[in-house]
Amino acid sequence: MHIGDDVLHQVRTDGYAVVEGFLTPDELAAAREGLFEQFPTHDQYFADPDQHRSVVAHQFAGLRVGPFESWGLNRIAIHPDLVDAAERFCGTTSLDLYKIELWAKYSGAVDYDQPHHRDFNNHNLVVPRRDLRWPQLTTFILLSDVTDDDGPTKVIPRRIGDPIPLWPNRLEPGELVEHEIAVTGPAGSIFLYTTDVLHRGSAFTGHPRSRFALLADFQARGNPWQGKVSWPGSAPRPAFHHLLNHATPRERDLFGFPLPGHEYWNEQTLADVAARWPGIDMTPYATATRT
Ligand SMILES: O=C(O)CCC(=O)C(=O)O
Repeated sequence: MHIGDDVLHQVRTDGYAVVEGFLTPDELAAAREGLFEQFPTHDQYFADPDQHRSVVAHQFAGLRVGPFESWGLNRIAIHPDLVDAAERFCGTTSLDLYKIELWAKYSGAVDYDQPHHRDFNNHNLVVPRRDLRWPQLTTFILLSDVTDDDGPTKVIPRRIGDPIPLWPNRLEPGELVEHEIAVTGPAGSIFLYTTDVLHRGSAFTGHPRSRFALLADFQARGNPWQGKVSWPGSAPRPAFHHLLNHATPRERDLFGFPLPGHEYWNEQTLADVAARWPGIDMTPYATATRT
């Protein structure tokens, strides 16, 4: 679903927005199929929680960094409507997809409650600009229905959070909870926010419950004080090869892969990159290099 300018305006003014129905039912179903290649389903987990202790060993045990071997999952991180929104939000088409994570949570074993915090602590070497220059657009795509009982993210609107100093980036437990808004919505919704906005993970208040989300974060390219994961560091993983073989040149570019026409490409690199990534369609790169 197209993300309108009104939504991006709300992200700028309130600090966040939630769009229901972002994924089509088919996109959601394909993503969930990939999700459950990585994690037990709700029913599998609760049939025998002891079998799956590793995914609830601590608050972040159900977190996996992408890309994944499932195209259904990868493609929602580079969803054309999400990339389009990120381009408009960041004011440029020169964009990095700087993090993909998949997060599964299950009730009963671990307390997911967090104090309010701003995410820039591990997305930025300095601090975000108050005037929103050099923004980072962070997102949770909900892969399961999230109600008040399902450990929703809780967010503090800017009018309450902005007067508080950026540092320390973490408040005391319980602080500002009277102002927080629960990010609830049906599976397929998207929650958009920025790295200077106060928010927190919350505990499940129902049982048995589970919550699944894919997180995809974007920023303008070329600002080395910002970022989180290194894609070249992930390149040896089979999932990365899978991603490259399925993605378009523009989608590969979001990970830093040089675009067709970039001066990186010559006879040598065309041949050696084709050898490194069997199955990748090098035609657009070869065509742009030879014309
Ligand atoms: O999982 C959530 O709802 C939010 C988690 C969070 O804010 C964090 O771990 O930084």
